[in-house]
Amino acid sequence: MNTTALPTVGYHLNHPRLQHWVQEIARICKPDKIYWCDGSLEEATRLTNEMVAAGTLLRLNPEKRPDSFLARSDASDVARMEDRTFVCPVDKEDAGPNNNWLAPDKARETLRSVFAGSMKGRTMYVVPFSMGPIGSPFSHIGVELTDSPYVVVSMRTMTRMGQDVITALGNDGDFVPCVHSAGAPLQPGQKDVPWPCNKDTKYICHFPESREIWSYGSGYGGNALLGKKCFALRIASNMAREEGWLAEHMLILGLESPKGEKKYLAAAFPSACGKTNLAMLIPPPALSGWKVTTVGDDIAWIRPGKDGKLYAINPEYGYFGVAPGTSEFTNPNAMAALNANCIFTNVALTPDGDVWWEGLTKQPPAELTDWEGKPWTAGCGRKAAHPNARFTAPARQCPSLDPAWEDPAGVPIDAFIFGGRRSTTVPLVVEAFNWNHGVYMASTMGSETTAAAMGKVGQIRRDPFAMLPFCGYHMGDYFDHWLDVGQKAENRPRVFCVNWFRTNEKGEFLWPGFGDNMRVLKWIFDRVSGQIGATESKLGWMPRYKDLDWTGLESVTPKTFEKLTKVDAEEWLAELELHKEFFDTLEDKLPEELSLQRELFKKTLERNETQNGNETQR
Ligand code: TSX
Ligand code: MN
Repeated sequence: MNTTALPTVGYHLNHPRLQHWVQEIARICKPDKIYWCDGSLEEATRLTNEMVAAGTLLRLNPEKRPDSFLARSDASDVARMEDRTFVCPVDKEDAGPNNNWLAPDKARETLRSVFAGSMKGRTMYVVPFSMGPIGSPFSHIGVELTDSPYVVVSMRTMTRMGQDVITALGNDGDFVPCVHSAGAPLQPGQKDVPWPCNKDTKYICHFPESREIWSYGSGYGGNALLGKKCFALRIASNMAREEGWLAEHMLILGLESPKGEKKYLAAAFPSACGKTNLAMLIPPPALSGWKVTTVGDDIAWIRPGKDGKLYAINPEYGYFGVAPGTSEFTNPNAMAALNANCIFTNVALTPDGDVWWEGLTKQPPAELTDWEGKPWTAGCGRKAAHPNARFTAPARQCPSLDPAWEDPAGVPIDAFIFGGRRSTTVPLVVEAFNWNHGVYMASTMGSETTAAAMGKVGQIRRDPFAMLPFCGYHMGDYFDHWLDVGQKAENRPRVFCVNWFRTNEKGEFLWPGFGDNMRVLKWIFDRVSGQIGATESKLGWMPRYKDLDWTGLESVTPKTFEKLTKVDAEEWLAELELHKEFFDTLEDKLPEELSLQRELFKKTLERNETQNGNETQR
């Protein structure tokens, strides 16, 4: 052990607080070396070369996938660990029932002991990063200390990383300290493994009051790339609540009409709803002239502007997307973004050194190497890629990237969309009557479970605002904050709910989805511009058949449309009981406004009147 080892740093450093903190963490973790990242291509090339030599990365065929790599994680380290994720405010109340809580003193004690010597035999990398364009008033800086070079190169793709961030920090700029260790120290002479992690002990801890993140034992995704879920959602949601803005689990897309009018939408969906696909949607040929552009696919930081509108940035710099299911059919823009400069984790390898995953092609290749490095043949009964296999791709490689995606002032949001995966009950699209009604809808959204791993198939899991695993404080306080932000914003966005996943009696999807979702987005665009009618249902404003553009689509008949938009009072009364069940878990922190919204909704449903009454040209 040698904590006095001179740090390697190739640029001028004069930030005493940062330098002291780095030394303090080094004293605890005892790395062999400290290396300050500059974010350059040369640095990334050196690190990937070292990882190829060490067996952590495999270089893909440069002719098919230049400067791209495959990483295979430890088989036990393949996803975010929600039961090992903790939020540690002084008061347990502040974490809420939606978070695991540890008392900060207890958590610190535990972390001190697990991090003690955890980087022995390794290099501690100092990774300065900015969430958001450097210098934007929306942006925040973090510094991640990690003993994983895989994390370093992934952070370089996912965030603005390196020397420019140090420059932006100046002598005493604020940063969120993030400490990460795989928890696999090396004894002298001990041979390393391709994917170090700690099989027994994992902690992903957040301190909302001191704004710190400590992650131990996992090298995977959201557990280790601390800018994303840990910082941009859990810590940022706390900052946002204090400062009057929103840190949301939302994609941001631009919509351009054939006349060249532009609107921006932000949309929240739980997992397995195709968020990245929607963010990069290509409209069907019949609606050519309409254009969808991508600002972000996962996270939105949203602030009220002086004009009373809400403005949003994507704090990220790349996409960390689920690979399985991504294809030329589901997302051609993502496929184009994956052509070079990518890291693939836990996908399958083809004999010619390219990648493959379930859903990429209709027919799988005859032979592959699976995500665990084992030989795989078509029809062997096993999946070739892990279901949570990921790609890490630079945002700049996405063909649909919005020209304003790095605008430091953000883009003005005209509508929020909340989605879920529901085979019944929830219609294709509905517009909330007003802001508070929209907050009610978002607070009660949910998805039916699809994978057996997530519990019983077909059960509804509430995932309010798609934020349940990511809100860094009490969900009841979060709802209150949303009500508040909307009341204060004079030109607040309109609120819509969508569901692409309603099925018929045979279990077949009623809606073609994907590019045809443009028809729903167009209706939303027209609603926001005040250019199209709707009918008032008990749920909210809904399109009539004639309100959607059906050119070039035969499969959805007026009869199918009726099934897609039917609001069944009996189903909804049962649904309201489930809303109550969820609200009850929030106890005294549920805003009264939301229980009033529920009661009003219930009364409306119990009234016996025809569903589609008042038409409007509003
Ligand atoms: O991403 C999806 N979207 C949003 C696209 C912009 N998916 C995939 C979800 C898993 C991540 C969808 N799946 C969508 C959708 O709108 N809709 C469906 C259901 C569906 C699946 C397949 C077909 C139609 C609907 N049709 C064919 O496979 C030909
Ligand atoms: Mn996400």
